[in-house]
Amino acid sequence: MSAKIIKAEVFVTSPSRNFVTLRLTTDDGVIGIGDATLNGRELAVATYLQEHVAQLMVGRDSRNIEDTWQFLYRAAYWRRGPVTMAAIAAVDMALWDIKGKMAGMPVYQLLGGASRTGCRAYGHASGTDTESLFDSIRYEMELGYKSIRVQTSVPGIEKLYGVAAQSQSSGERYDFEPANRGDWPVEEDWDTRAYLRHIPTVFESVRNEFGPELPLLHDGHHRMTPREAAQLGKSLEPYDLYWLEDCTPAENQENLRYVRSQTTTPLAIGEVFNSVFDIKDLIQEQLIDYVRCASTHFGGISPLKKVMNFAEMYGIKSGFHGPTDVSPVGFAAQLHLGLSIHNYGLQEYMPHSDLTKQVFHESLSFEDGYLHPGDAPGLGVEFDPEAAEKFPYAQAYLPYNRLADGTVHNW
Ligand code: CS2
Ligand code: MG
Repeated sequence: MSAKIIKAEVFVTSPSRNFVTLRLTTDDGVIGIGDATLNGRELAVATYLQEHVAQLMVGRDSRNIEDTWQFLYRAAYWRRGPVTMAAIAAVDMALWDIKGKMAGMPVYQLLGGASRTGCRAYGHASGTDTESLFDSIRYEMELGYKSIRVQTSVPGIEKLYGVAAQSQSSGERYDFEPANRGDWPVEEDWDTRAYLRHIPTVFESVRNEFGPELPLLHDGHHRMTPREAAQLGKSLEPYDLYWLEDCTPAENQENLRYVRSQTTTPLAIGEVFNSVFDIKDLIQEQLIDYVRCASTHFGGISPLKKVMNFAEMYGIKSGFHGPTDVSPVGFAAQLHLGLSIHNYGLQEYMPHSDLTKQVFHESLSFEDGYLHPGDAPGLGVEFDPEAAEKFPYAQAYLPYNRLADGTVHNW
């Protein structure tokens, strides 16, 4: 068994939404797959893989995961960035998948074995008013979720992130997928003062209705300054949030020092990060409580495991990003990691659509609020290229924001 890679193929498919998948084949006929999906910029990663990485994979020993990762990261000279790191992630995942299949073990076994029986997941509730929000929370609880993210409309803001309503051009109702098919991003509006006034009243009514036990989360989606974020964190303290996510834009790690000094509301950050250098100060200075990075956008399982081992020293836990733009492959990758690390926190979970499942056959289970990646060797996801071909790429963009005076704001 030489385990040499003989083929590297890149697939772009759009079963409900776009996905970029890398498939590596070894001379022993073992197949490994990896996720390189970057929402709204898919073709950049597909090209990076196709034109610059695929030929470098052929002839390599698939067993040397760390060496291959370091080779792709260091030999490119140009380091980091979402496109590069999503491409490296796909290779890393595919190699873990191959190693698991060669060993006859699920990837979590290779990462140290299970540290728990299942990974607790959170569901997504949203509403345009109190009644529809409560219905949505009850629905999520019926599905089994034991932790719930709460997003609502805000009086004075017309179109808002995270609120179910948009039906996509795919024809399927995709409540939480913000990317719209078409050749131009949808414009949304934003008003920070209106938002800061309204959100605490929402959490007050949710706590009054559902009691103190239910863990509640909220996503600020990068829109506040540190002072505004501190104000929101403080005003939400009485409602005991499980976490407040992306309260400020994530580029400037220093911003979190001020927020942290002003509020005890737990903070989660990292979904747009792509390397340890984006998050190391937040961890070392204990400015956050949860790491939101996704294996797909962070260079794969290998670097995410290193970051979580680093975070463990500071009592910081995982809260990996799990929207539908992380493909079933990327999702499985981080689920194996989550099951194995000691400092697991909570996993975001948005089940993929039926069309997506026709292309990616998952072996994960979701029962009574807990996820498990299954015990199939490797990542446990099979990719069907013939089914994928039926769903050609369709351009889609994430929305963007403008303030009342027309200024572009963070989305
Ligand atoms: C998000 C995402 O899941 C989340 O918390 O913030 O919905 C995010 O907007 C998308 O992944 C962007 O592609
Ligand atoms: Mg988010």
